[in-house]
Amino acid sequence: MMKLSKEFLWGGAIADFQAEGGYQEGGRGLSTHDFESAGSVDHPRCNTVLMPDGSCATAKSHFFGPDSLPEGGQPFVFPDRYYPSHKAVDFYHHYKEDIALMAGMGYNVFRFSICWSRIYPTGEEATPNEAGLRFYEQVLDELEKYGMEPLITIHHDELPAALALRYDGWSSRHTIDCYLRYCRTLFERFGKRCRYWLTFNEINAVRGFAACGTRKADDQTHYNAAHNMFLASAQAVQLGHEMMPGSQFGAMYALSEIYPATCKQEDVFRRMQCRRESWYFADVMARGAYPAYAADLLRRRGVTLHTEPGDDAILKAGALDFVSFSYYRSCTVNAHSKFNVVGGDANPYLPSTPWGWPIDPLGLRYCMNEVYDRYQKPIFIVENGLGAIDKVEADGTIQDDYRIDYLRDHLRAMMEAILIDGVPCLGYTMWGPFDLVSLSTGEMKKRYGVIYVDMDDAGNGTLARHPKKSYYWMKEVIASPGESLWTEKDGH
Ligand code: BGP
Repeated sequence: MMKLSKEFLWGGAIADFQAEGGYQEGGRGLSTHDFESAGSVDHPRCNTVLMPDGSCATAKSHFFGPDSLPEGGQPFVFPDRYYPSHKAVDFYHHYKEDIALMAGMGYNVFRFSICWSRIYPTGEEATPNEAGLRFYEQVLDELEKYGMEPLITIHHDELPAALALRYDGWSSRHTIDCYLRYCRTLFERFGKRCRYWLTFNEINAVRGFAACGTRKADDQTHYNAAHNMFLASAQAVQLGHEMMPGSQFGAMYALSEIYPATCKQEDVFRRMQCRRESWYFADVMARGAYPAYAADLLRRRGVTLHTEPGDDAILKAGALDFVSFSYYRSCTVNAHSKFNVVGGDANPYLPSTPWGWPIDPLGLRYCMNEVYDRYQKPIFIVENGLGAIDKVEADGTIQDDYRIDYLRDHLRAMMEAILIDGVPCLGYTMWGPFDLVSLSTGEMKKRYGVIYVDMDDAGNGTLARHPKKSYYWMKEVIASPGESLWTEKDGH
């Protein structure tokens, strides 16, 4: 029966602001996500970036961000509002326990992001914050103890709040310099201990204040900020290759699959255009040049890109080594669909999660093939999983068979892409191996973990960790590796 090689990387992925907490500990500066009191996507109680007068700037989603933020002045937070990211699930104090539990499952890789404002509290200091570096060094120590490979996300949808407030974040080329200083510090300090790096998370899906530090989220601001992020990524890749021979760089894209709603030619054409909303980002970063259709994409939006002589050479010299992506769901589009890169219209053939995300394992196989066909570079699935409501039984167990079903079906699809279709895939890191705060809703009850964390939406709970049924199931899958997903009647 099908099995994967022993070198295949199995693991989990987290983002610092959804897991760490400790937002005022160890000399950490405020980060853009510290201003969000309840997640980032449209919802009556979500997407609240607080204004100095106590009102909340709400927007349709984190892709469109707040229209305005205080001019100048110091970052602020309101002490009487609940900010899930401030405490999160306290990985800051539980990392030893969390890493031991993940190692117990057989993980050999762990993807985590570094909080930039732990290393450079305002982004502009001449020297880094030693306590911040020390924290991540201790995380690396623990990973080494269990033979787990780190996969570090340098920028997971956030930056020091001071860079956002003073310079409008990624709108400014000054932020590129600050990012490169931060990268140099990480490479110097952790370079000998980390082979795999991601320069940016879901760069095709993020806009506005929390993720890009920009006051506005209109197309002109967004595509120019993205251009600066492309330049930053390319220079980080070059610097990393120089400082850490053998290091491998990727960036991460939200690539949930898109299908044409019908075989009508206009729907199929629209599907191509919608997919290019994401390819635009991956093409520049993985191929090192803007694609031909970029001119049309920008023209339709009325965007004038502010480029400088030498930019093209920078992009070309800093192409990525591998392409990684998150995959959660798929959607459909027709010729008239409104579309943002993670969601289109529903698909009548697919069931959905409690949060309305269509469940489509075959879409993962399709997506892996699509990405490899396009770039011919190894791929890495760095997020996938099911956000669901778990029930703790009277005996303390959590019987999350629905999560096992989701993971089994997606892992089988992944194996078919690798072993039948021939897609080279470095590894698979499921999202949120232990429960953490949802990015989009700020909730705890939207749980992804195979390890339960006792904490509710209001921040109450003991923070105790308990393996769920899926933890033991996953342990068998990894030990086999992958073979236990199949039975005789599957035929392979
Ligand atoms: C991706 C982000 C993650 C994560 C995940 C799940 O977009 O990179 O940070 O949160 O989605 O989304 P959510 O937490 O909204 O369920």
